[in-house]
Amino acid sequence: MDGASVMTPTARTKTPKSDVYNLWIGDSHVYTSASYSGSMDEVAIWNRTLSANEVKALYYGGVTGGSVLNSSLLSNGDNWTVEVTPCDSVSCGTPANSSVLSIMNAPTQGTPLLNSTDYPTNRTTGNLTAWNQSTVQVPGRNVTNIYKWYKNGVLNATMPNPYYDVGSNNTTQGLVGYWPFNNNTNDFALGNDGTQNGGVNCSTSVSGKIGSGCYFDGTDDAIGLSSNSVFTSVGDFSVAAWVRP
Ligand SMILES: [Ca+2]
Ligand SMILES: [Ca+2]
Repeated sequence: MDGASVMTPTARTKTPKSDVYNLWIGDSHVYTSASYSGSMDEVAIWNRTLSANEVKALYYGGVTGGSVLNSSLLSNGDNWTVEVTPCDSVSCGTPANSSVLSIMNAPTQGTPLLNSTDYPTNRTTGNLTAWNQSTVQVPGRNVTNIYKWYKNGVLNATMPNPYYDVGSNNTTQGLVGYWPFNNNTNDFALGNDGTQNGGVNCSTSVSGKIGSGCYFDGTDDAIGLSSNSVFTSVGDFSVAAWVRP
């Protein structure tokens, strides 16, 4: 029912009863007062047992009206196409495929703005402020903006940057862990997310240096990381963090 198995009936063989029609839709040969009350649509019969996946596909193929796919089937990074076949009661035309539609798997943004607090003269007495624009997050995944500052084209100030330092941009610089601690303990580098122990507080109420941070009570608070070769088999290494005891 609704695309999912709810029971497994035993197989039965029925011989069509002799009548004006061999089969009725919406009524019974056998039972009186068994007329179906309600609407019905898309009746079909196969001469074999459909698989569970075929039943499920038929359910989702109709539940939102055929030309609409229900969003519950979408996952981040999916590539979807649709094949359309025009049919009438006599014959079908040739199927044709749409182009590929990719489901969002990374945040997007517009062009950021850069201002001086000494606008419009921009003297050295002003700070510079970056304003991200129109950022759209992947549902359920918070965005941390990574800022890199260039003076005359040369990098002057930065944050750990998974896009460049891990290799999304194929410029691997050896970053194997980055926990921004912005209301969670997720690892933005390689996905080695931390587990909060002892009541460590990583909520937005804990002031950090960039966004929020985590507060450790000095008794039993800790963030656990599962054993991983990226932490245990390194030779030279570097660690960076903002700390305020
Ligand atoms: Ca504690
Ligand atoms: Ca933070």
